[in-house]
Amino acid sequence: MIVPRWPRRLGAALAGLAVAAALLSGTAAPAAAATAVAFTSVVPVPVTAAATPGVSYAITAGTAIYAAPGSAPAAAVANQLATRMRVSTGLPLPVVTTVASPTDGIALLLTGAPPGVGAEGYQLDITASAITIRANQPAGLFRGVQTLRQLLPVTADAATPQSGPWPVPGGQIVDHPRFAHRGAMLDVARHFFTVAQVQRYLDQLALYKINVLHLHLSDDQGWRIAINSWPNLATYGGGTQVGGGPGGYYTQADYTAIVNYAADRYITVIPEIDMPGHTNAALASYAQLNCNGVAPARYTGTQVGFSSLCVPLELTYTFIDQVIGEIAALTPGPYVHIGGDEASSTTAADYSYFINRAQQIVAAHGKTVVGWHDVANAPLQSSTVAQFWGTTTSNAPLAAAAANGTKVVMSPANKTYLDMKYRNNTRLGQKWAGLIDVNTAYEWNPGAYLTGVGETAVLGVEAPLWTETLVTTADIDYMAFPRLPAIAELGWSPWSTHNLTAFKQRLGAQGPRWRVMGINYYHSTQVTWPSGS
Ligand code: TNX
Repeated sequence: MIVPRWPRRLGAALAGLAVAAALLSGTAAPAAAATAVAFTSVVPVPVTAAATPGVSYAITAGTAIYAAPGSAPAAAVANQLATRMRVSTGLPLPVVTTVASPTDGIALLLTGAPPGVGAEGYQLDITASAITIRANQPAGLFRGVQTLRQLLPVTADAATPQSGPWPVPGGQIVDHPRFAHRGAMLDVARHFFTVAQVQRYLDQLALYKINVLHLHLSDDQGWRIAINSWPNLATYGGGTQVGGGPGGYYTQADYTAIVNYAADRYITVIPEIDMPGHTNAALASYAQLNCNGVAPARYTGTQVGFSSLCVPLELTYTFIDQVIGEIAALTPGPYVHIGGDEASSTTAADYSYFINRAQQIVAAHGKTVVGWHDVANAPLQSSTVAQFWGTTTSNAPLAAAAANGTKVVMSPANKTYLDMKYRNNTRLGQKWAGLIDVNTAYEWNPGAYLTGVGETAVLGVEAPLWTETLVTTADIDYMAFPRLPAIAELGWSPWSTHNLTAFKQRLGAQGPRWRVMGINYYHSTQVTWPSGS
């Protein structure tokens, strides 16, 4: 079969003709008929990207997707791409396991990648005859496929069949991440979000090469995961939320479904059980966990800092041990997050004692501790990771810990907090850490932000989404987009590529894609959005 090849400009011209013909014939033009996107529109910006002007590859009924031989994960990545694209293009896109190096179609290969791109990097070549992604590991193939998705016409991300053609601009990209940890946190405690809602967020994270989902599973207002040894936590402690709604919780099977869905996208789940503060839901569920033996009422307000596990009580540590034991057993990733923030009703001595015990318990279950940066006020195990959430650019205990080898995840609240309002009249969110629009979210360097916490001490970045004011999927979308891709770029792209003007152009080019995907994004006036988006 002769496969038609659309040179890029011809493809665009044909798309224009299709629109004109549709207008003449009186039928509505499909929103943004499959139009070639610019080679330079990828977010996060790749390490190197060289367009080949005038060359493009056309995905057609003759295109097969080839997966590296002998690698079930490579085949799985190929199948994910095929499944996604079949929906919008209606093309067969058969997945073929190949032995030889294919010379046509879309090939996902585990050979020939530059060693320097590491486990998550890739090389993507697009010529008139083939698209080839080479990686050292399946994770790199997955990340490369996300780049390829952004080079397809935006209608390829539609949930219903669209008309082509399906041109992909020619060129070469060699790419790998700056930081190992590129995270997003979702607070499912203040308001509960279903497995499907979390999976939708995971899909969005994957597109921007985020590789960590930190789930804030417990707080004063709700306990969101079933623990077999302490069943009231979920059934009673999970039974409400901010404002007094019904709340909810994940069964252990639900949690596993989230973990597996994330793993299919090369995203590691970090479960957080916040302690010793932020524990009213647990204390309400079991009277015997309270120092005075009396269970408080469940809490549906938004104050912080009033609750604490009973530090002198030995049952507290049995409780933590059993809770963390069950969660660790369900979690394939290396980390368990113990919170540790805003323990303002715990004395400094009790706090240190508690954090020390908690670290030992997590280690006994084979996991590495992450804690909010407050844990740097206590003696830390050398492997413990501290997550900075402050609004200043210096923090003495954290700098001292970093000098001692502690790795830091950067979530400065005045830059990365997706629950901060964009502007004063934003309907959702808070503003205790300031207003955060695109410029603010993007204009800081995670590797040189905090005094005494330099590039080598930084494990990565994370964008937390607290949900005191967020209730629906549309609410999550609106606060995450367009800021989440800004944080994703800070985590992935080398600092040498950092450029606000160029970033905002690429970000604007994502708008039509979000529209096609049904993402309810904030139309920041700091970004020039293409017309119609
Ligand atoms: C501070 S940041 C908190 C959360 C709130 C958030 C609201 C941190 C570690 N603790 O408990 O939800 O502010 O923006």
